[in-house]
Amino acid sequence: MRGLIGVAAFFLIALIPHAVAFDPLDPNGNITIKWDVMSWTPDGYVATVTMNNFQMYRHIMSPGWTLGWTWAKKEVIWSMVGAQTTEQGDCSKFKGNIPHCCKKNPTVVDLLPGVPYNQQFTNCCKGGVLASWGQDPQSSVSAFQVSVGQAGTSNKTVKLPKNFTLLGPGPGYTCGPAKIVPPTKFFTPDLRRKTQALMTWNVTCTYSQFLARKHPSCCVSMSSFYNETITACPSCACGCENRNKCIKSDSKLLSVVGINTPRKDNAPLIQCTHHMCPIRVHWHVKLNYKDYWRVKLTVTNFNYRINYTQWTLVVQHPNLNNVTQVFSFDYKPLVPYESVNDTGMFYGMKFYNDLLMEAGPSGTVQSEVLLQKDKDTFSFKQGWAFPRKVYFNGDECMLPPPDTYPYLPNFAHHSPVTFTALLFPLLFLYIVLF
Ligand SMILES: *[C@@H]1O[C@H](CO)[C@@H](O)[C@H](O)[C@H]1NC(C)=O
Ligand SMILES: *[C@@H]1O[C@H](CO)[C@@H](O)[C@H](O)[C@H]1NC(C)=O
Ligand SMILES: *[C@@H]1O[C@H](CO)[C@@H](O)[C@H](O)[C@H]1NC(C)=O
Ligand SMILES: *[C@@H]1O[C@H](CO)[C@@H](O)[C@H](O)[C@H]1NC(C)=O
Ligand SMILES: *[C@@H]1O[C@H](CO)[C@@H](O)[C@H](O)[C@H]1NC(C)=O
Ligand SMILES: *[C@@H]1O[C@H](CO)[C@@H](O)[C@H](O)[C@H]1NC(C)=O
Ligand SMILES: *[C@@H]1O[C@H](CO)[C@@H](O)[C@H](O)[C@H]1NC(C)=O
Ligand SMILES: CC(=O)N[C@H]1CO[C@H](CO)[C@@H](O)[C@@H]1O
Repeated sequence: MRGLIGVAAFFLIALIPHAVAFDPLDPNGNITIKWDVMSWTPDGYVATVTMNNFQMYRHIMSPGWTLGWTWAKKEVIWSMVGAQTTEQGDCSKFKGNIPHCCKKNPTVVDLLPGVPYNQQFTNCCKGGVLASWGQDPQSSVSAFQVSVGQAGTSNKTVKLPKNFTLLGPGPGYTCGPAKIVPPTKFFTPDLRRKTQALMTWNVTCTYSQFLARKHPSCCVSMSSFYNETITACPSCACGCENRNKCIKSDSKLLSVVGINTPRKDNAPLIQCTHHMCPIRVHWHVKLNYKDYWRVKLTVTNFNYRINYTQWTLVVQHPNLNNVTQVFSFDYKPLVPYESVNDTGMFYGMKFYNDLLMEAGPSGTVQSEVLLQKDKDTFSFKQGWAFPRKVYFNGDECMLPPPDTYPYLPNFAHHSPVTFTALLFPLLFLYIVLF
């Protein structure tokens, strides 16, 4: 019976298309790139390009975003402020004034902090780092100015750039076509006068973890006060292909100077574990009071080459509607659907633990959460006390199989009836959500 269900579940899950860029915990999350044409020039236009990260908990880490597009005609970039193209391309046809970039498909990156004032632009020069909307809306925007030549010079003749691509910093984003939208309105600083762009178009990019990578990049382990079993992360949760490239925690190599200098291609240097994940989230059901219960959350970094800045941890659990207190992390409920309040986002406190250090003795952040019991639903049975979904930095973490969760002693969970009773709702949820 159990084997049959397992096989059926495997096929059902394998058949669900994963490439759809839709995140059930952040259904409206996207990155929007807006072009506001601010003036026409003799041979083109000057536009302000603004990138807004409207994702609740997925930020763009260092080394930052890379934006690309394909020009519709023979456009060139005369100049850029607050960003730069990575290559100039072939500008041999130009005499005198040489454009900043002549490539048909320019690739743009942000400038680094501290560039001279005359190269800066509002919201620029953050090394391409964008905070998530839920964590820090003020820092979730990036902008630059571009002067385009050999282009249309009116809203009738201008051709929108095509084929937008966004790396954030790795793959995972898919961008739609540019669409003309109502021109953006701007207020003067004293709010007494309103101006507007001559023309505006928007591009929307959405993220799919399954386009970003083959395997998850984090896993979940569990324990409880009522059972001494520690349910470990699933083996090879993050793929075991690179098992021979991992590094043992007691390896002498770790004392070599420069071993944890981040690499250009962001290749990780992972500590050898049976799960091979760069991140592990541990959920410990710590205490049971009459009206409350307490969970300890621990996030561990196993990558020697990353300090995670502005990390986020998203958890879905039915009791998150009654969070009473969160210690040492900031917490924000996420209510993607008005009717259910079961998802929340944890993140580090500024200057205290918003930096999750590289693997090693300091590569851990911890918190405790006090939850008020809802008498109608609260239970330690059948793994109810454990999270339904966990995301680190916007990527979903692999949970252990439900039948391995720590169980209340004497609970007859091994009978096929309870097993299927547990499996089917989970399978159903999985199908509905993906
Ligand atoms: C992008 O996100 C914003 C903010 O959540 C939302 O208002 C907008 O509808 C989204 N755009 C698309 C095309 O999904
Ligand atoms: C265009 O993008 C901006 C953010 O950059 C957003 O505020 C605006 O709602 C978008 N417009 C449309 C029609 O999607
Ligand atoms: C172009 O500009 C004219 C006025 O100059 C305006 O009536 C028209 O709606 C604009 N078209 C677009 C696509 O913005
Ligand atoms: C769009 O861009 C991608 C990546 O830069 C490229 O592979 C593809 O050929 C481009 N498509 C068009 C129609 O230009
Ligand atoms: C992480 O930050 C610490 C302290 O700022 C620094 O010494 C270390 O080199 C950084 N590690 C990485 C992998 O960037
Ligand atoms: C969701 O639950 C939290 C407590 O965890 C509460 O602070 C918040 O007001 C609730 N939001 C809604 C919309 O019910
Ligand atoms: C603790 O949980 C494990 C894993 O679910 C289970 O096999 C074991 O029987 C439980 N221990 C007791 C004392 O019930
Ligand atoms: C005990 C307690 O505070 N329960 C509350 C949990 O949250 C739900 C929904 O937000 C409330 O209706 C309960 O009163």
